[in-house]
Amino acid sequence: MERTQARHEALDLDESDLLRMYRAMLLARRVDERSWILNRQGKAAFVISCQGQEAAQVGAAYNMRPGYDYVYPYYRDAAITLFLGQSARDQFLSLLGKKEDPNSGGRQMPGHFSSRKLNIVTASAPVGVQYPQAVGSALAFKMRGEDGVVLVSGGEGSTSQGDWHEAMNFAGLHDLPVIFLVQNNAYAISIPEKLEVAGSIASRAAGYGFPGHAVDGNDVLAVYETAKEAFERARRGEGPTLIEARTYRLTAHSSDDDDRRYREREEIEEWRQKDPILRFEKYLAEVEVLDEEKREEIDAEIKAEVAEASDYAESAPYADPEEVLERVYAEV
Ligand SMILES: Cc1ncc(C[n+]2csc(CCOP(=O)(O)OP(=O)(O)O)c2C)c(N)n1
Ligand SMILES: [Mg+2]
Repeated sequence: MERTQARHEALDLDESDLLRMYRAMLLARRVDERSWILNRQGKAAFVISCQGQEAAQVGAAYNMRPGYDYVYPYYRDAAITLFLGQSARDQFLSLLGKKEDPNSGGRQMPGHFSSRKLNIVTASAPVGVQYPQAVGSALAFKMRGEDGVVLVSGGEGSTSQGDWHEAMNFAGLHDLPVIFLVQNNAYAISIPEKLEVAGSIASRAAGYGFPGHAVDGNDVLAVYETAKEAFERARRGEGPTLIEARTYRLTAHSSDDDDRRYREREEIEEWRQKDPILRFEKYLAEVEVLDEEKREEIDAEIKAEVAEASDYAESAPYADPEEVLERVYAEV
């Protein structure tokens, strides 16, 4: 009997693509889980998580050409930056504020990802500032006649900032090659979506003259498909796209937040049933790309990589006090 075409085949993805996506999602999850342990052990001062948002991040980033396209990530985008080529070691060096931290040499809070080689541009801490900057990079691509694309990412709360609207307007006005990835995880710290977002985020794009799509952010293939169309459109010079990936933050806002004060445990449990990694594993089993033995093998490899990276970062030195002003001012 002829088999119907699998979803990934319709998207021109093969088994190795699926496993690359899966590994990136799982690595991000395991790094994140380890980060919380380091926090509880008193070794990491502050953790901000990507747990629950891995599909939205990897599905979008899978369309990027690392080191050519640009990304302006936000603090939860560990799965994007790991997928693009930052390592588990890089993440822990940053988490523990060590000298070798590639993001800032131990100066910035965790979650401020940066890599000149990978075109990952660091964000500053005020919510939403990445959007106008990203649009500026997209304008540069356009002015140079290059086909680079800029991915800029943030939470649904950030779409209430003026910066987001100014950036959306400018991108629409000049048909810029930029993709706005809004990871709608239902909360901005303790504030639920219905108290922070007027109307629908995806439909706002129409007001700025370009397409907006709402997509199941816990389905990596659905996000990939929507983002693929957006990247192709941008490369053809047809302008921006807004993607609202509907998802859920599985941890508290950060290690300094007590989420028992504003959301029910049952709600989190419901979303755990829709965990993007478990969902993808189910799909991979259905299309016979992953069986239990292979899943355990991949998980063991990733856990070993994470343990090694975490140990390495723990024993790595802090920056020398004399270097404190370096990489802060152009000249000391
Ligand atoms: C301009 C500004 N206001 C407030 C804050 C404090 N703050 C940090 S993260 C955050 C919530 C943002 O929510 P959202 O954009 O939905 O992202 P999420 O954390 O849910 O992924 C707030 C209010 C800030 N950093 N900058
Ligand atoms: Mg949010």
